[in-house]
Amino acid sequence: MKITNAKVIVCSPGRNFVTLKIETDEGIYGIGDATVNGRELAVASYLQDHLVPCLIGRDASQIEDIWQYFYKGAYWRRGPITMAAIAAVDVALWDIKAKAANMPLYQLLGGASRTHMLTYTHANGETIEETGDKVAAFKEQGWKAIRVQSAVPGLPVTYGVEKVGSLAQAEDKPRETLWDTPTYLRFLPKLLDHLRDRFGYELHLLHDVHHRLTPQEAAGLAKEVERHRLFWLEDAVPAENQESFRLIRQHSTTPLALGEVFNSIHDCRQLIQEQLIDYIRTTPLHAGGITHVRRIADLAGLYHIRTACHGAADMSPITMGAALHFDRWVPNFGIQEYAFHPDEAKNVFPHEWHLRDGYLYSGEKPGHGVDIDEKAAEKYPYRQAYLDVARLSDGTMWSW
Ligand code: GCO
Ligand code: MG
Repeated sequence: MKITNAKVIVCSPGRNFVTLKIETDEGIYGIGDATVNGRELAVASYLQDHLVPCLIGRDASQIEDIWQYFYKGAYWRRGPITMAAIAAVDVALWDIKAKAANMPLYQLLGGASRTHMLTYTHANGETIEETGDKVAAFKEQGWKAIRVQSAVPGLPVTYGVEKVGSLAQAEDKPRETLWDTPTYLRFLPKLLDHLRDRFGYELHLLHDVHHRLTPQEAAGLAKEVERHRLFWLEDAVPAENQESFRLIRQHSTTPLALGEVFNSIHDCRQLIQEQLIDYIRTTPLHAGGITHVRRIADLAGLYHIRTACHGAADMSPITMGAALHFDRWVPNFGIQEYAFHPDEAKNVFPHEWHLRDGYLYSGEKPGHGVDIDEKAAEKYPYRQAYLDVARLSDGTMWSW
């Protein structure tokens, strides 16, 4: 089966998405997501200008060789742009292979290890009470696991709380936000105290620090919130320096999650092999497709670490489809994140996966079960957009 055409589609149904559609001489096509929030056009160009010309005429069934060709064959390898572009090719090719086999993608990976996936969503409030009310509403809808973020009093904007949340801002420059670690560290335990008093301990609560602390601060926080028995504390420290997690680990048993920004197994090898984390958050988008995340998951499995694919709304419904087929198979599955796509995105990307009672279901259609309506996509042209940046009150740049 020969690849006859590959096109890059950039659209903005509620937010920007980059999609690769690969067509073959047998009439079967597959689609993959290449979205890197705030850097969309860089991946579009990487695909269009550098990968697509090498794809035409290739045998679509050679997923592994094509992956290696684009990974090893690039002298300048790794990095979010390269790996997202390779991921889009990889996911589109798995989609084609599964459609050609007339099987849902999880069957090609080794078949189902489970019927449905435990999933968490986000409760974000301006006040502790409002966050609690949102948790109550999700609980009522059947959710078993909820990530809780609340505005930190004294900071004008808090990550994850605004309506647009982590969505990139449609502006010509990144918005600058203010961060203050001591204020945050005094506040967070109060939020968790309130939620445990109100909901007890059965409900899984998660919290995302979003890379803001030093290892020493994170160790103190992880120790202090042990009493709240979190499902996890996420991205406590920026993880370029993987060994910094040793300090947190030595001081606390709070489960740790990490890895949504990682794009290769080498970004998490030490964290996994030293058992410094409990959940690995790499997705089939930012970490090089199904072909690469399954390698990460297999390594993680050796060390009792479970998967937890990043599921923010800034990855298209295609990534959610691919992730759910991966989740359906992966033996060491932990949890899946889901943050609700804008309605316009659901129309552009018709999909078979669905939510019921706090669980996601992959669907049974051949392929990954997600399609793109190119006519609908045309109605939503790309808009320039950035993620926020953060500074301390004296102007120092901080991790956002
Ligand atoms: C999460 C993430 C996101 C990111 C976003 C950046 O845990 O879901 O931290 O909210 O901020 O994906 O583009
Ligand atoms: Mg996160």
